[in-house]
Amino acid sequence: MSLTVRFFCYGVLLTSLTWSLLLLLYFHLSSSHNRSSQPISGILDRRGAGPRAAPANQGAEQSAEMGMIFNERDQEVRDSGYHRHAFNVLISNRLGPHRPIPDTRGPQCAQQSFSPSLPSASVVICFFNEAFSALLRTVHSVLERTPPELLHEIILVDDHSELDDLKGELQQYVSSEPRVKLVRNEKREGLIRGRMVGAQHATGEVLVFLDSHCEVNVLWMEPLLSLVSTDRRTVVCPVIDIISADTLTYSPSPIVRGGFNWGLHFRWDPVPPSELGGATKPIRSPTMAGGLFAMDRQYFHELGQYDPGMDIWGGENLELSFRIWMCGGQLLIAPCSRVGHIFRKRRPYGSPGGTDTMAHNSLRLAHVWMDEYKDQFLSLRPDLIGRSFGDVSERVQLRRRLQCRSFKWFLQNIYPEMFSSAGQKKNGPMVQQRPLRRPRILQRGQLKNVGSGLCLVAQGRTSQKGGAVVLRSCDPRDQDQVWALDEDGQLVLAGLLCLDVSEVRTSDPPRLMKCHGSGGSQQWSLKSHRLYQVSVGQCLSLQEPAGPKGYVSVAICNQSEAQQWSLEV
Ligand code: UD2
Ligand code: MN
Repeated sequence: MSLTVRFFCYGVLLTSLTWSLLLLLYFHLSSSHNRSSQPISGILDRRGAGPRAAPANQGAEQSAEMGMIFNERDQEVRDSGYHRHAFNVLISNRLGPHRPIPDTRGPQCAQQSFSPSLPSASVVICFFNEAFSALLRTVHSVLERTPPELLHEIILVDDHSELDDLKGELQQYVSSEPRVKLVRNEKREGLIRGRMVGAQHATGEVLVFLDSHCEVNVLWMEPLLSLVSTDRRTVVCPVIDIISADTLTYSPSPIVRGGFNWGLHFRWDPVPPSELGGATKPIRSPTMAGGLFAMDRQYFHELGQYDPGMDIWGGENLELSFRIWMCGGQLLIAPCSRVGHIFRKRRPYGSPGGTDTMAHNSLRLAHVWMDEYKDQFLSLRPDLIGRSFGDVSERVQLRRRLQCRSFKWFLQNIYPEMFSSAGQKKNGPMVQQRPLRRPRILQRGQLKNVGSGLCLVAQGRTSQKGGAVVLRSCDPRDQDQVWALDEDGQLVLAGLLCLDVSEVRTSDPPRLMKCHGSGGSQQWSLKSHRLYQVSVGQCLSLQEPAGPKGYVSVAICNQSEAQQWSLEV
């Protein structure tokens, strides 16, 4: 072969090799950054804790079996994790500090462009006894998904945590990462004074606050900084996506905005059509959920930071929201900025004195900001009338100094829904505001245990909430033996109730409960004849002989016939 021909052949070979590599890389990247194509459908959370999860399997790139228990050690990590942190720490630990999450932004968001000279941010994360793996994933997501020139620093404020790994290991981690600073409170201050400590140490132009169990999504920071830099009296929240406390699955939130009720509980409201300006346009929000927002640092100080008389948890979000609107600022939600947050079913910590800090903080905010409307709150909480709430004179002075408007103005102009919509006067838990999406049924039939040849049925009436399940001989004509497995992993008996397990007392037998539609305790996966309970990490198993706790239970998954089930007609 002549030299030229040989060079030509090598050339062709090299070029095609390069192309194949590039193509491979492209497919790899586009599959790992796969945008969740599912429609955003969600309902508003009843407790007002967060926009409620779209189906738990949505955007799931992580295996349903991530929480599988293999041994006692796993069980211990999972159970003590629920106890200490109120979420599945076994899965959190297994996910580690990095993981891909679905890009949950609307398709138009990709077309947004930003000024090349945005201000830089100090990200402030205050934590108390946080699960180390969740804290680390929060920090890493910020480091990895924020352009370096926009990230001035991350300030971690340890609110006097008691857990060992938050002392030694965290210290070690921080000394290896120059952009992360750690400040420790000498005593427990609560998240409100804790954030003020963080802000005191910050030197970036914009403060961005996050909870310690978040994961920021692609291009999360740019929309926030861009809006703050256009008008420094604009405070901006991202859309808070949902990370399931039981499965750690990341799923999109519907676009909703912040409101409140006369009990001074935060709640999510639908966006009124007049406020919807297009998929990328910011939405004005009467209030914020509290944990996640960006604010010009100087403006944070000018506006009076937070009320330092507020303790531990609660109420500061409404106080800041009222203050922003009433004193000349505005509060927006940037629909293209998405940050996931682990929404828990309970708060795993108390306050040092054991007092209800939410009531104390709400009293303070009502007396400073709500004028005659504080009576609306007090009439719902007569138990609080006459209760001391400390000295608020400095906050009253601040309001005077900033020449803020009246609460009536705020209601009339920023939150007119407070007067118009029905059911507004209700205190406490919210009623569902949108209908539940009906999940698609994947499989239907009798649930037969292969080992015994018997079928799983309700012990008493099929419609009895809280009822146990037992095994009886199969009767194909009996409609009360028909189970449906739907796309959310729910096992619904006779179209009525869902098979549910206790996430805290996993040794309790499964029961029939009202279907709640948010995965976790009602999420099952049927694979190779095993019925795996996603949040407990164990499999449905026949108890032989039937024990004091019933006929079936969940147990560490194995290959035995006691754990083999078939779902067929
Ligand atoms: C929501 C907010 C939260 C806060 C709260 C009302 C979101 C996503 N979260 O409750 O930020 O505004 O409403 O007060 O909007 N922490 C401390 N010291 C304490 C207690 C808590 O540092 O004494 C930390 C905690 O580790 C966490 C953050 O404060 O990082 C918020 O606490 P949370 O996650 O229990 O509050 P959450 O999300 O229920
Ligand atoms: Mn939180």
